[in-house]
Amino acid sequence: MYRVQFETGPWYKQHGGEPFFPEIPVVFATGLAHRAIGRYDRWSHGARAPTGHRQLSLYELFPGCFMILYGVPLSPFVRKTLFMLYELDCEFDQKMTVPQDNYPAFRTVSPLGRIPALTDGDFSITDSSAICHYLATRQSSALMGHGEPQTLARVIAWDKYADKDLAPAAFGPLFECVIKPVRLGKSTDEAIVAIAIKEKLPPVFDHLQAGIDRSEGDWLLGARFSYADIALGAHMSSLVLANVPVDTARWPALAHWLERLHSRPAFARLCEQARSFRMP
Ligand SMILES: N[C@@H](CCC(=O)N[C@@H](CS)C(=O)NCC(=O)O)C(=O)O
Repeated sequence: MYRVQFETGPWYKQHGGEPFFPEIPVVFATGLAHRAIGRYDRWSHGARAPTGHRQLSLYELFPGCFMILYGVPLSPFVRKTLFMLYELDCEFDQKMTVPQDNYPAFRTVSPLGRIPALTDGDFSITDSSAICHYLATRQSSALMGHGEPQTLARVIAWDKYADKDLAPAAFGPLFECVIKPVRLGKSTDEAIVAIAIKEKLPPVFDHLQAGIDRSEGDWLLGARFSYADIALGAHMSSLVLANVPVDTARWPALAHWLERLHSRPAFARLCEQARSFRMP
């Protein structure tokens, strides 16, 4: 049905492309839509299919070999999992899926229709925190404190605070400045953004600032970057996307922590992905 043509690794090195999996050949196939997803986009720079052929991603060629993340980066919960996946340098495919999307593959892994959801071979799991804990354990990462009980407890407490307090406070700006224009094609209600900035965010920023002040290092839990920074950073990225700044004079420690987050490639990458996202 498909005509598949193999080219070997050095071919795309010669063409200036960065090898994705050098041992796996470049594949062109006819009759399939070009899918530019995640790292495949970068990988494909030097390896263009000849005219009349469409490129087929490795994810499509080898289903089951990659983790799949379901969700769009407009969701802060999806951004939390993206932050984790990028920090851990995991290979994964991302299926751009909106909440309550109805296609069977998604509903099988997320019966409630919520994003994010993740599959890894036969295993599937929903909920951003559960996904992040799964990934950290899978990759033997120290981001959860490496089994150190007090660090793990603090990480969980910050994660809950991020979802239960920061997320609702940031929701107004996210919905008005990002979701409405990008997903619904509607304009921003500035009054709602102003209420969030004046009333909802300040007590949350005070609490975050106090937490950062208590830390003896650059990150929430000390010198080592942890999942606490990821969980809070994911929801702070909603404010970054909505162009709501942190007042440096009032919350200097929080503002500097956010600057440090921006210097992490994983955070910069997820912000860029969310900023450039358009509804298909
Ligand atoms: N606790 C969940 C919350 C996920 C969530 O509420 N996602 C929203 C999108 S931001 C959703 O899918 N909502 C659809 C619904 O609840 O029906 C998590 O951390 O993943």
